[in-house]
Amino acid sequence: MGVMSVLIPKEGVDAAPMRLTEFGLETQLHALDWRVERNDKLLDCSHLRPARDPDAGIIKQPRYVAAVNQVLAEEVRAHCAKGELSLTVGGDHSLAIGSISGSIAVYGEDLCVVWVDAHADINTPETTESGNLHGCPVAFLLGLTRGQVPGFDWVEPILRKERLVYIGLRDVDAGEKRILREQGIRAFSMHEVDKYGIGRVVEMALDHVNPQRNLPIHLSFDVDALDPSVAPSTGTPVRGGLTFREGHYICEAIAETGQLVAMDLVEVNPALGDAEALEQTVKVGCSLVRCALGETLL
Ligand code: HAR
Ligand code: MN
Ligand code: MN
Ligand code: MN
Repeated sequence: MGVMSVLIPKEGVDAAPMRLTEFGLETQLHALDWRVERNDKLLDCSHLRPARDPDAGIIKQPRYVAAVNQVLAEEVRAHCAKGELSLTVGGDHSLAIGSISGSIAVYGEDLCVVWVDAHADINTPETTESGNLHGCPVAFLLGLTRGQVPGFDWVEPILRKERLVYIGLRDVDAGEKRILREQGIRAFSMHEVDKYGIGRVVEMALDHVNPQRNLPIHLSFDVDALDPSVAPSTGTPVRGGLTFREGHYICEAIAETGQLVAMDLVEVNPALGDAEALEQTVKVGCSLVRCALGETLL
């Protein structure tokens, strides 16, 4: 078995990939019999930062984020094309524009995306109130932003909304709710997790995107989906999140399908919280990856 991990730093969250590595993520994966080929090409992205990158309307650093994602997309594509599982350790969630562009370039319209997050990250340049691209990746992938942001013309928006499902939502902007409704995108918020339990929610989520359990899955896991008591070192914590076990259950259930082809682990921010909070967050991040890669399968 081979796994490729692309490490992507971005301001604030830039120390996270190294922290996970220092904590032993690679060694832990070796222990699970994965051959790990680390790809450090984007560990330092500064050479990709354009000299001039004025805001595009409200959108911040459009060309820089676009350039990093374009390189990432090609790296993930090349690894997926070799049949390797691609793990991208972030970095913020804007990196999913690149990582999912890369996996979908190989797996095409069959690719299912399970997006685990407190947030829907589906803002368009019209709806975003922050101008932060980590709040927008899904809109790019679905083609809701076409041509509007400089630098992103290379994105082929071929993710089908029927192949996208959310778990863990609880902080969704008004404009995003409208998009989810208009597009008919299936989302399981914390309300559904409380109502049905995580087992039933994951079953329903997979039934929606992957009823026969025979399609490739890209798991995009934002640590802020977890409750801040479980993963405190993150930029936009929201109360009332997934418990430690609920987060791990999602990863285990996806491992069980045998269809995981790519995973993102994003929004760990070592700059936030004290040393203990950071260790806790890094530990849980490593543990989620191990579970998605089969640690708890017997
Ligand atoms: N919806 C808000 C925005 O667009 C907040 C996005 C929160 N950031 C994330 N993404 N961590 O999951 O800015
Ligand atoms: Mn996110
Ligand atoms: Mn989030
Ligand atoms: Mn963020």
